[in-house]
Amino acid sequence: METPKQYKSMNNQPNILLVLFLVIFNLLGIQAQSDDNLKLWFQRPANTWNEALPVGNGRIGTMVFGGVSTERLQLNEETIFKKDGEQLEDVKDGHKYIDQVRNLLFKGKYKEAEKLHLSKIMGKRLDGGTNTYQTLGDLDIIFNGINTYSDYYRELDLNNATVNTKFKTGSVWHNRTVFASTVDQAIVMKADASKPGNIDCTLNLSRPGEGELVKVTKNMLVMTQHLSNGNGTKYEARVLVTTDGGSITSENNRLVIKKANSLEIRIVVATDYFGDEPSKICDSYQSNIEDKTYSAIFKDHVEDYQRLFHRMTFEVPASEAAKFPTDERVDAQKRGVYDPSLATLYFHFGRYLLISSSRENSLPANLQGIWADGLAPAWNADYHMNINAQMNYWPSEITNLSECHLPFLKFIASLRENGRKTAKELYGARGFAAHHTTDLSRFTTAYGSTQYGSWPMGAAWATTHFWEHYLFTEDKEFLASLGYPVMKEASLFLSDFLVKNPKTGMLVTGPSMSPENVFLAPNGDKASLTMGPAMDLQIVRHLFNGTIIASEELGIDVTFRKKLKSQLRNLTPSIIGVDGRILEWSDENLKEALPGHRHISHLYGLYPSNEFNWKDTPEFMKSSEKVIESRLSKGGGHTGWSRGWIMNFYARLLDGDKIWENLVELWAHKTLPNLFDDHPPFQIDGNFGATAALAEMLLQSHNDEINILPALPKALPKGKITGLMARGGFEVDIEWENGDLQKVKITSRLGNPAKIRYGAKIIAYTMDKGDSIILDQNLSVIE
Ligand code: FUC
Repeated sequence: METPKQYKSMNNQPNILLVLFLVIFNLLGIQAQSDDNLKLWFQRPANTWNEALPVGNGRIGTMVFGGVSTERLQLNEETIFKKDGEQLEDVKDGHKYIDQVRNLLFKGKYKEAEKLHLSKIMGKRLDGGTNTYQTLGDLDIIFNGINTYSDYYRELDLNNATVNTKFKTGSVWHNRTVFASTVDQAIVMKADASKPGNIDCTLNLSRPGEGELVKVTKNMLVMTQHLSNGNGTKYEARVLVTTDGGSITSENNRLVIKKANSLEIRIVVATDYFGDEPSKICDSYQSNIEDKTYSAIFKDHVEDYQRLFHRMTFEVPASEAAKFPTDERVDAQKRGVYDPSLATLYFHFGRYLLISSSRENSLPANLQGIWADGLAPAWNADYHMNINAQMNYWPSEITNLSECHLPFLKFIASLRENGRKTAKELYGARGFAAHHTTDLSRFTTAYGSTQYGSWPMGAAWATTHFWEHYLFTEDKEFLASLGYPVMKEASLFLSDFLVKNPKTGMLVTGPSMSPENVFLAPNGDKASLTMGPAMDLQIVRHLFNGTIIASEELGIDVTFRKKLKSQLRNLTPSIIGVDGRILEWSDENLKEALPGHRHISHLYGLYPSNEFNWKDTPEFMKSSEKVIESRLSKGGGHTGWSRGWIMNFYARLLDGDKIWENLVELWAHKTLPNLFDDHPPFQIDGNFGATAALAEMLLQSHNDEINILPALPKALPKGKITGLMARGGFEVDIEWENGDLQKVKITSRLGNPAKIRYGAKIIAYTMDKGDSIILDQNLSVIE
């Protein structure tokens, strides 16, 4: 057991400050930390975006700064998209050169192959600017006359998805609450004070850059714009203001509130991304909430959010460190302070982020979820499909948020239209394909440089999510209507894309690459393009196996299924090299040119797939450990998402202490004060990847068994989690103490038999739909 280190305050002084702080806080009656550890809280306003707190309803969101004299709400709507360049198109007839490229690659002429591929198959980056997701703008609420303040406190309450700010100025307490309602499609803010007539402020709505038009009516600010001179999205944002008492007037396109007792702001936003006029959509949002009281909107919001959030609980005993504000807890990780309940807070925050950025009718969470500031967010806040977009959805099923997975699945299905053209033009193949990235224009083609853009497996990987969704839910209707058709088309592409390697006689993908990595060829060439990189082949196995079983379940496509089976038999396997590590490029002659690379793609078979597992392929598990150790020893894991992936690898390797070690690394070096993952800059995938890993640490279900506490770290000797999901439709609640299982409750949603493992013990139980059993550490039934 790791010795809990004594908590020191930020400057490493003894704990006198902590004691003083707690006494003062308790005297003030302010809760230093909620009992259930469900709050991110701070003692000062956010100075930077990375300290602000996110709220979101899946589609719209805001970062709340908690400013005293100016409250800044940095607003987002998920379809605000600048589109200066032309649409990325497939290179016409690129497929005519595919065989030549393949032959060059089989002959080891990598540079020549890349040159030909770049000039004849890959598209160019767009001229005339880059398409990008952007901020919607800012609502600044400038409070007049609040210059000094005391007793400041702000929090993001994960229990009801609100940001609350309080402070005192003179003898007056100010309270502000912000939330984003999915039910009412509005961002709502309420500001009040402990004494009447104390709300005096000016509201300013703006957007960085040029071209926005702001108008003011009696009690409303309206901002409109058609981005990129009519090429991007057209939007309308309305800020509706009401007060209790006081007056509302306008001045220079701003609203001025004087001497109000309280203020309420409702923000509705719409764009023409799906075809309708933004003003019409805003009209309907507005009329839906016009007669609704604040408390009714709040109540509906909380109910709707808690329906998802309350499906799980997760608690561990808190250490002293948990009594400190969140930013200090994160900072304390640099000094290795023991803070077990930061793991539960981080886990809950991950689920909160998924619920807030990915709801049934929204688009999927992009690289920043929905929260992006400015006009040029990193990587255009797009959808990178060579790890990032998929990682966003790793926690969705296991943490009981299956509905939040749907936006991603529907989006992938919608790529088929372009993806079919891409498959045909670039590869002469049927089915559909997409490459390393896409965005709101839903392009699927290969573009840019070989090192990132030449990977045709984006859709195939993303499509395995349909299969995983089915394994958890067994929703046959969804499988038949959308899941299988998409899986079939992605498999059809791969089936056509596979070719025989003349040297081995076995099938490989290609031309392709191992995401964003570079190898060193025997002739000294550094290149990326190759035939049959390990990750591709592992994706083929994952997808084909799923498609075959799905077609059997649905009783269709016998001939196609046979073809996939025979291709699987001839597919190049994962290979362990002479140094004991899995070969990233399936070829002993190709060496790592970047040995500490952040992508560890050749361990796809360890996670998210289950090709490597201790039961069937122990040698690959040992080899995987070597791969990770080697990468880490050479500087790997240096982005937040890479750390998150490594945590999942260690979960599958059943090494809880390594999960913890990497979690602490993630907190210490790749976590921002507001708990956002730091690539750098902020990128949400790391939050989701680590959340999934924390779940996999406590429950796994990929080997046809429900494995309880498979990778418990010594750092978490005692705890309780409820509502985790296992494949086959089982809901699992677990309690443990002294590192040992106390009891586990298993509820069957679908009536499947349950094979349950704890350590070396395995027991199978038959269960009817809706049955629950409670087992002790011997897996004997207690109830
Ligand atoms: C990937 C990574 C980068 C970054 C970018 C958005 O492909 O290689 O680190 O996360 O996507």
